[in-house]
Amino acid sequence: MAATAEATADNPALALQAEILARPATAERRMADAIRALAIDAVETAKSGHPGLPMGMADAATALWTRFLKFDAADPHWPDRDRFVLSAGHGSMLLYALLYLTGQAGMGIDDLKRFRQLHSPAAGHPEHGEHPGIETTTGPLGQGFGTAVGMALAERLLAARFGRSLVDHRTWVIASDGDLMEGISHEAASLAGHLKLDKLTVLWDNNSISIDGSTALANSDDQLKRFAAYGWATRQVDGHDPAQVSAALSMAVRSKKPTLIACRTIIGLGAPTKAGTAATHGSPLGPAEAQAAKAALGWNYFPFEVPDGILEQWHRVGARGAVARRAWLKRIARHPQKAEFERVMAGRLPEGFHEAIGALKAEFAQSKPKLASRQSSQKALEALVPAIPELVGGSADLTGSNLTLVKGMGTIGPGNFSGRYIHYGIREHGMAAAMNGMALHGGIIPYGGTFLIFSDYMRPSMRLAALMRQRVIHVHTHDSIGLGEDGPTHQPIEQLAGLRAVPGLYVFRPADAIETAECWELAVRRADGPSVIALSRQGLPALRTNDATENRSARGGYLVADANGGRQATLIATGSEVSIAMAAREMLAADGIKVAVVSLPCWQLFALQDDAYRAQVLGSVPRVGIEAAAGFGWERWLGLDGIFIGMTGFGASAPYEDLYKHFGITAEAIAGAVKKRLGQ
Ligand SMILES: Cc1ncc(C[n+]2csc(CCOP(=O)(O)OP(=O)(O)O)c2C)c(N)n1
Ligand SMILES: [Mg+2]
Repeated sequence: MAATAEATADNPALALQAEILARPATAERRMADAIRALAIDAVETAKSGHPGLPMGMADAATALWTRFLKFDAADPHWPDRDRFVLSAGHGSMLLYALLYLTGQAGMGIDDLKRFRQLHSPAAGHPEHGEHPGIETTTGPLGQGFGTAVGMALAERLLAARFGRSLVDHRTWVIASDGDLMEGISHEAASLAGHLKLDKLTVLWDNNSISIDGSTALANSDDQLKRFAAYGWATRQVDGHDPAQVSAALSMAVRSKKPTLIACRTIIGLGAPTKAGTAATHGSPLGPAEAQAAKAALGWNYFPFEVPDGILEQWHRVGARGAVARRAWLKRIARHPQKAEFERVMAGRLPEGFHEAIGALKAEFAQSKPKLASRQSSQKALEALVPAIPELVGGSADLTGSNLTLVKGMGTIGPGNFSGRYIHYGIREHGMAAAMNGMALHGGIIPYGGTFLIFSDYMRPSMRLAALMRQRVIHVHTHDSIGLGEDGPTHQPIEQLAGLRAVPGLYVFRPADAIETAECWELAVRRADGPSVIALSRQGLPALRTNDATENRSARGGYLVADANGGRQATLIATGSEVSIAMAAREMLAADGIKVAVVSLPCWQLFALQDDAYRAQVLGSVPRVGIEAAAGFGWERWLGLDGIFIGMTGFGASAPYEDLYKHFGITAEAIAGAVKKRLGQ
């Protein structure tokens, strides 16, 4: 409502707009106007969408794409292309217009006419996978920014590994006020500044408007000072002056630091009454204002019409990178690391990597170690890291607890990208977004650690990894009340249920050393989605001691111990509680009661098995689920008359053995519940 009131004659942006529109209509201005017109038309046609950002940032984006962005419309997958991230995903029409105008297959004018309609690649917000030019899914503000930091980091890591002749590109971001207000931008910018990711440039759409109105309602940060404090180079420019934007972009290319360019813009530039107001942010201009905007821009064409001359100019921009790409193709053709580079970029694992895991499992079967699963995980990493050079690890300041570092990885630091281990600092959200960016960039399989409880701090990025089907591996240790004395703030209760609810996110919770090795193998092999490996702090006995060859976790759930005929109940557990179930099974056997024990390390994989297998595993006798966490979701496996033994509220601070007793997650409690159910 306030926006409509603002959109009157006393709108102070209008005087400035008049001055900007009165500037000579250069070729560049006409090219930018094509973006504006397409954004207006697509949003009008869809009757929804966000015209303000594309109209405001059209000039800056035109400067970037026509003079700086290295890409070739003929091959949007070219590995050495620059990455362009529209972090402010609501301005999606800016990206779609650029993809169309530069002549990229798969984003035709008919797709723009179907903006925001079912099966159109021009979705409401940019969706990775809908078009190769959409480098990442954006829309949740700040995510694109954090993801871009990971892309820029991936570029540096691969350049260190393969050399500049194969890897030498930049990452460009358009970010809005909202992107910079989000907490993740702080973590991501701080990390990028620390690491000196000098090939990262952010163009900030500094329009001082967000949905509620002026950004001054909620924000008085001095963004330039903030970024300077993070170690960034900064510039302030008139975002409607291509010469100023280009000069700043040239500076960014030379800078030894990541660069923030604050582009002063008018949101919805061209709209005669609504420009400069929140009214242009997220609604169609309306037929009258839309028409008047085009008139003000001197754009006298039919809807979705771009005159041939302007389209040709844009197509030349799309072909501008062809020379560079051909030169690159020549370089890679005779590069000694050609095969390896192509392998990692294709996401193919090295031949025989699993032999290292096979050997480890055989060793575990023999030594039957009692290890915390976080320790088993470290042993799995000791096998995997040397075998898979594209694995890049890290932790959000919990390296010694997550046990994510193994010998010989080498540490990544400011300007030093020869290592394979990242100290992310206490920046869980930034870490998760950066991992997404590295996976999206290609050539890297990122894994990163923190406590399971702090998955809450990174959930938005984990969700996007699942939505984008990216191979990102989260190592989440201290996965229950079993962490003990640190108490309820640190003890995850509802996190497993919450993570299991994310479509496509595999949540592994291995029960012993062999299962841990198996889950790691599955997570690494999974090329089309993210995984969480939930690991214990406390020691776990070896359960699998004679069947190490088959990866039994691959079916998501299996019988660890059968009832040996006449099964009277099935105990179903995950992770650290499987050994408790095994103890209950023995106790019950002493009383002549036969129960089977099922380990369910990955619900998502178990759900993919056929009905017959699941029925055989779960059995038709009473079921008892055991997990030191909330029971939410367990009814899926237990049925309505199943028994759940776990947590009903928050944990407490005490040695873990006392906590298991206190909360009644014990072999005795399980045995008692079974007996009661069986009427014995
Ligand atoms: C995490 C998150 N919170 C809220 C939103 C809803 N939202 C979309 S755009 C926006 C802010 C708009 O302001 P700005 O980022 O400056 O974009 P502009 O209006 O200038 O295009 C908000 C709150 C969102 N997309 N993501
Ligand atoms: Mg804004």
